[in-house]
Amino acid sequence: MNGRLKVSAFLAPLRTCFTEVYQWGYYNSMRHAPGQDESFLARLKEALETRGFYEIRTLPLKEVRLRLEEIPGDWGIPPALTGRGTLLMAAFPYTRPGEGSDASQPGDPHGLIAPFARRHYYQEAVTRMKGCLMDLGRQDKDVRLFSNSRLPEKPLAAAAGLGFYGRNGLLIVPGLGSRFILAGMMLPLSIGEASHPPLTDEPGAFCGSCRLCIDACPTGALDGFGNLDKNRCLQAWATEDTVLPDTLKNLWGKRLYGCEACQEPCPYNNAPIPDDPPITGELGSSVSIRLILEKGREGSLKSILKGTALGMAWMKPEVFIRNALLSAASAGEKALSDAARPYLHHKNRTLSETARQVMAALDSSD
Ligand code: B12
Ligand code: SF4
Ligand code: SF4
Repeated sequence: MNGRLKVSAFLAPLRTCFTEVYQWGYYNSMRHAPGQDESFLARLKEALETRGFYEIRTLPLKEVRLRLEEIPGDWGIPPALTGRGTLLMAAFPYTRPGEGSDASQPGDPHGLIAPFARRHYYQEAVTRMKGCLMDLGRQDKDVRLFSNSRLPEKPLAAAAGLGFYGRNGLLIVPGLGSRFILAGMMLPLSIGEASHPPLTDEPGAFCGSCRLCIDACPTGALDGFGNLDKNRCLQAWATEDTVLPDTLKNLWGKRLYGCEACQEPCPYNNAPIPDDPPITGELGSSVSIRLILEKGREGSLKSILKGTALGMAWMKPEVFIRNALLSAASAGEKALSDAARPYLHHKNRTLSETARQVMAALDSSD
């Protein structure tokens, strides 16, 4: 157990990932008596449920710290968790009933977008949270809202009793599964006790003898104890400006962004999918590879990605183009050679080298 390592040790791995902190608020002095705060929270939870959040848990920050200290692992407690107040963690589902996955047309193969990135769920969750607060007459400057932030959101949600760690390393909410994004709030409210206890302190404790996710991971990135080897995970490579090692390149498939292989077979994901109104930042389940390669050459990729979860603030356009080239190789469509060829001479080595490999693969395909 080591919950007290330096904060920098915790933040280091997060610098490379897509991080969005939407609102850093100020804690005003506690304005309500505890009983009033409990009743405000009850109304807030109800409003969040009405706006599509599936499960919501709350606990006092001082208890968050105690619970996090019990969690194994080399990580520090972020300073944001050292104040007073209440943590609220919520699960926002990201699947749609009956949604297809590949809109390829003959001669126009598409690269696949994983469901969590098809719309801007992170932004949508935070916007809905703000809306709930405003409906209840609370200014969001009193509150810190976050989703995909620098905070350790999975451990926080597990500590709040929202779900448990599956063997795939993801948080699973009973009745919903793992296909949701996490969003949270830190509120200047004082509550007596946590809404729920943690479900378990052992990753995979509710998986029984199942190992489907481990077997389904194409690269063997999961160790069976809830840990993921980032050097093998395709999603981890999807944002890195580098040439993929041959072993991973050959397993890339038609992915353009995101990998769901370790969630698809999970029995917890057979639960009915809640329906929901439209979400901002629609990108779709797949995007034309040719379109990306052409827009990339013109330097206008942002025009198709603006406002989506892949808005490029945290990922270089070259990386997205590299993913499209890899996807082209898997699609095996010779007609894409014309769109890929100009990248042979690109000044970015990731692109020129990947284009060389992809052209070789396309030339040898029938
Ligand atoms: C970096 C990151 C990644 C990296 C690395 C992920 C990893 N597992 O290490 C990559 C790019 C690979 C990745 C991939 C994905 N990610 Co991601 N990712 C993040 C991010 C930004 C930070 C994660 C992190 O490093 N946390 C800090 C460490 C300390 O926490 P931890 O990973 O849980 O590890 C600790 C625990 O395991 C703890 N521990 C050990 N035993 C126990 C026992 C208990 C009881 C507890 C509580 C903890 C615990 O010890 C570890 C620390 O040493 C978070 C958002 C966030 N801010 O949290 C999203 C997040 C984890 N990702 C998310 C998603 C959706 C994905 C993908 C599904 C996307 C996709 N389809 O491609 C994949 C899933 C891959 C997988 N099987 O995990 C969601 C997860 C939702 C969920 N249901 O759990 C998050 C929370 C984003 C969000 N706001 O919704 N991700
Ligand atoms: S996201 Fe894909 S590559 Fe990464 S652990 Fe899951 S199945 Fe494996
Ligand atoms: S697929 Fe099986 S082992 Fe993996 S998280 Fe789901 S229940 Fe657990």
